[in-house]
Amino acid sequence: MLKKLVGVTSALTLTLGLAACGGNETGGSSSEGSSESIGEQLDYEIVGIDPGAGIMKLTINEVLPEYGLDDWEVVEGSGAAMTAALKKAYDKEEPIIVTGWSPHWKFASYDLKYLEDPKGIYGGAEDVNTIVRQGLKEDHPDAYKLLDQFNWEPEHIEAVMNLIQEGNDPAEAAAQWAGENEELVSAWTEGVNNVDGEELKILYVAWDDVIASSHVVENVLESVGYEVELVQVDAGPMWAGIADGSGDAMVGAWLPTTHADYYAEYEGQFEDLGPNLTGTKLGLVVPAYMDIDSIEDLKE
Ligand code: PBE
Repeated sequence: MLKKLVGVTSALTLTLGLAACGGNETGGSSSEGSSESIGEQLDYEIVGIDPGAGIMKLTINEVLPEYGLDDWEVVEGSGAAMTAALKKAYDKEEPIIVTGWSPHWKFASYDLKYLEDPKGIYGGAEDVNTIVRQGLKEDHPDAYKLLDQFNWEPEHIEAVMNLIQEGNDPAEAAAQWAGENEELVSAWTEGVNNVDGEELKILYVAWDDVIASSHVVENVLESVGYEVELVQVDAGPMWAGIADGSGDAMVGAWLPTTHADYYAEYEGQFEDLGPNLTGTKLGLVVPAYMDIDSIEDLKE
């Protein structure tokens, strides 16, 4: 859209024989209308997140080599640094490519698109599973039952993410959402007995979707009497912590593709309670105003 406007402006400018200053009024970046390739404009950098994330390993180890993008690199950071970089570029209508995923609030805040992945390396829609330590069922049967019954839809987790994005503390957002969704929450606590302050440790990574889901589960477990400690860790330690029993549960296991290597590494040392959410997506995400549509376009 923006490119088209610039094109029209330039054409008019030429027709009228005026000095070539068209394009400024679009507020576009200095690269607008230049002949630089997208790689040159971006210094061949994709804005990534934390190195333990599955999307980072997929992008670096599979997507770049298989699409022949040897010149490109994925810059390590965090989920928060990625969304900050996205906001900064978006506000100036500058080009940017990020490692992105759904559900995520960024799609409600900005007009974005996934680059097509004709080789299908990022995989199709995945599930997000709840994984607990071995022995949880015997030690905390009611927590186990609640965690097993925890299941929601993308629109629910998106609502919590949006509340957090609007400035609410994650615990407040979780409490507000749980208060407004009593029917769904009561399906998770059905047949669950109240307990008296039994302690539980939930491990999570600071990915926006997992921040939201972990705080909601904390809130609901506390409503039946558990004392929950949410421990923020990196992805590797999250899986290792459930496997070695130092953590009781996690609700952010993306499967079968994103966390395939962690799953295989620790298989047999955890219990998989199955999906709490289905229909996720991973990929390279760009603002809709960018003039590329496919990962293959990065080769030019
Ligand atoms: N994510 C969000 C994670 C899983 C949840 C897609 C950033 C990952 O890539 O491992």
